[in-house]
Formats: sequence, C-alpha cells, structure tokens
Amino acid sequence: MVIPMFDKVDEKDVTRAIMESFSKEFQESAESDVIIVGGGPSGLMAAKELASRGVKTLLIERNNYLGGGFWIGGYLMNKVTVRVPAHKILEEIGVPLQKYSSGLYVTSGPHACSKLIAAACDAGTKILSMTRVDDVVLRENNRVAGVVVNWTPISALPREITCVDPVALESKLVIDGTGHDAEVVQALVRRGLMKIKGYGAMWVEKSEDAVVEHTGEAHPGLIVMGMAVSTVYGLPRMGPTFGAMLLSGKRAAEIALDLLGK
Ligand code: 48F
Repeated sequence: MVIPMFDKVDEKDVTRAIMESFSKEFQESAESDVIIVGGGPSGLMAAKELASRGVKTLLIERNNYLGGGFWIGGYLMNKVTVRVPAHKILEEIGVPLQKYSSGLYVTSGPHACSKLIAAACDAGTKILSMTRVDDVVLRENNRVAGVVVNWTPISALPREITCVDPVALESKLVIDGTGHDAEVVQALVRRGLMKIKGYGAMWVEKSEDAVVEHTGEAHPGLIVMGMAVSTVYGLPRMGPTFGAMLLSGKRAAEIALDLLGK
C-alpha cells in the first residue's frame, strides 16, 4: 500500500474551520420554520420528513449523540422491535428487518438508529448538539414562537460557580420530542398555561395507537410527539417497541406542514 501524505494544515486552520462553519450555521439557526426539541426516534423522523420537504428545520439535542432511546431495546439488549405497519419506514431507509411474528419485526438498534440519523441529516436537518432547551419564547396570546437554550454543561454547574444567561432561537413552530419528560411542555405547565396528566402504566396494545392518534398541536405553536404525548395525555407507556415513535414523528411533520400552509 502506498501511504498517502496529508496536505499541509496548521492548528489555527483547524480551529478557524470549525469556528467559521459553526458560527455561520448558528447564525442561520436563529430563525427556523420548525424547531424540533429532542433527537430520539420521533424527533429524527419528524426532522427527516420536514427537511426533505424544504422546511427549514433545526433539531436541538442536549446530549452529544442523537438517537435517544433508539440505540438500544429493553433491558440493555441492543435489539429493537417495530410493529406492522411502521416496519415499512425502516425498510424504506434500508434497515434490514427480521420477522418475529405476523405483526412484529425485530432489528439491530445501532443499525436502525444510525440509518435514521443519516436520513435526517441527508434531508438537510440542521443539528445543535450539547444544547439544552430550558424555556420557550412566547408571543401574542401566549403562542410558542421559539425556544431558550444554553450549553448542556451549564446546567451541570452549581449556581454559585456560574450564572450564564441563555439565548433564544425563533421559529414558526416548535415540536416537543423530548420523550417521557416532555420538557418543552413543562415550560408551559410551570406558567399555568398547560395541564398534563403524566404517562400511564405499560400496555403496548393500547399505547401505540393512542400516541399516534393524540400527536398534534397541544398549545398554539407547540406540537407534541413521541412519548411526550403519553405524558401530556396520561396514555399508557409502551416499552421497547418503536413503531409509534416513527409514526408519531411522521404525523407531527404532517401537522406542521399543514400549519405552515405547505
Ligand atoms: O426519549 P427519546 O428516545 O424520545 P422519543 O422520540 O422516543 C421514546 C423511545 O425512545 C422510548 C419509548 C417508546 O419506544 O418508550 O423511550 O419520544 O428521546 C428524547 C430526546 O430528547 C432529548 C434527550 O436527550 C433524548 O435524546 N432531550 C430531552 N430533554 C431535552 C432534550 C431538552 N430539554 N433539550 C434538548 N434535548
């Protein structure tokens, strides 16, 4: 093998390349059509659907990795399940599936998750990682018009060491895909603008249909999807099966397109 020689580059070039590219993208992200909070399966699915239709979509994730609970199935075993008909979504993005029973497919969590991340990125989704949404922007009639963010590590620092003001990012719509915690919704609950029930006990047969059915605009400007829907409406949880997350993300995107008049 001929060992290739790298082109000459200084450390300062590496630093400037990162800085300039991030800064340009962050500046553009100050205003989006849709901000999706949470990069789990519902968030990635909604992002893929919206960005592929030309909607300016920003996905915000507090961790340094995307995927939420989709990397791994239940009980630290990295196999995930999907029920028919949601398996078609994974088939379309090239995830190999094994049929377990007439209505149930099983696949590798890492394979399914990485394909979905790639699909969201390929569609044109902009991603802000290590960024935590800790509040919302409200406008006339308490319409949600954006989110308030800070670097994730800031929230881990004791108040007596640092107090760093957050910044705001505006959007026409916000989608809460933060899972069981429903963190965007909680910002409205804290102000007495929404009431939530908390998610119910596990019952897969009921929960998947119910989550997809209840996915929608829960407050002006705010769509709720994924497990956040269970938390808002008191629906049963579903454990390590992900079809409803994919279909809920898809439905959230359809509702957003409708509200945007697209
Ligand atoms: O929890 P998560 O995977 O949400 P989901 O899309 O899917 C739920 C399933 O994984 C599973 C299940 C059903 O199959 O029971 O739990 O509803 O992903 C939520 C993502 O949101 C991020 C969090 O790190 C995770 O990646 N997140 C949560 N709060 C914030 C946030 C926040 N305040 N700011 C930014 N990201």
